[in-house]
Amino acid sequence: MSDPLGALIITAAVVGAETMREHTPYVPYTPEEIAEEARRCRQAGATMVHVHGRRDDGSPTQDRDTFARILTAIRERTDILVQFSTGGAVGMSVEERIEALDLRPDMATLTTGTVNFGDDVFLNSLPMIRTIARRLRALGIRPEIEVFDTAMIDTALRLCDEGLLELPLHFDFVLGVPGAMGASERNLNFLVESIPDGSTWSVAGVGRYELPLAYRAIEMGGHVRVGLEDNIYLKKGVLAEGSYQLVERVVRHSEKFGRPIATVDEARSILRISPDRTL
Ligand code: KMH
Ligand code: ZN
Repeated sequence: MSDPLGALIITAAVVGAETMREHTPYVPYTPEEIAEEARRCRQAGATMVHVHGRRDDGSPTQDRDTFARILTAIRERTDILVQFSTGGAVGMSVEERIEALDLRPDMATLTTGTVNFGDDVFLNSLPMIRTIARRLRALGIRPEIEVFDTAMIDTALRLCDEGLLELPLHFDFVLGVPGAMGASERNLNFLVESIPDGSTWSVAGVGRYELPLAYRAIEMGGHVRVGLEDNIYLKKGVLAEGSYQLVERVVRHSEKFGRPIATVDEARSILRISPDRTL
């Protein structure tokens, strides 16, 4: 009998742009390290990997060649779906953020608004958002709308009116970034109530909120993003030895709750990713 909430999609955010070796020795930097971590996460139950690029010294980059090496290394190892970040790191130009998209990942992120990001500003003006949305549309890449604050839902819907995005959308609620929307269950409930019927959604809780919000999303019928981009701890004072350990935690909770883990084909169908999105 199929579960009424449907299969759970776990996205592993294995690298990010901000988590450094000074924070945890387990964050991958090179394409091979990122791909190995993607393989471990897939083995643990993740169906998608959210990718940022790093130089060998760990500094963030959206360089096309780096992303090509990452994509190839992942595809050599595993069938996991690959989602490119178009957010990159604060301060990057929009051109830099989207230069790798012609590699045609399965999915790519689209943040639909500007937000404080710690002491920095993650800048996404309407013209910048339109530029990214137009590129995704031209390449036929399914967007994941990154929502750090409520207005980003409204802006995504505005872009639907403008013909740059299409309903139904897939949203990812990123909660707990200092300066953005807090990681409370109340905020999650509000955001879920605020998206159009027929949308799909996931939650990415930052820091110690990652696993509690993931568990809540499992029970609500949403999907989940975990990984060292958002949180480096397995529990208080204990570093996760890789994003895969956080994926394992989510899988365990989902099994306890009785919700099945999505296969790659199920994830493609739930997220409406066309099946021919390959390199
Ligand atoms: N690194 C953040 C400034 C995304 O991947 O699309 C932006 C970010 C969002 O991580
Ligand atoms: Zn990211």
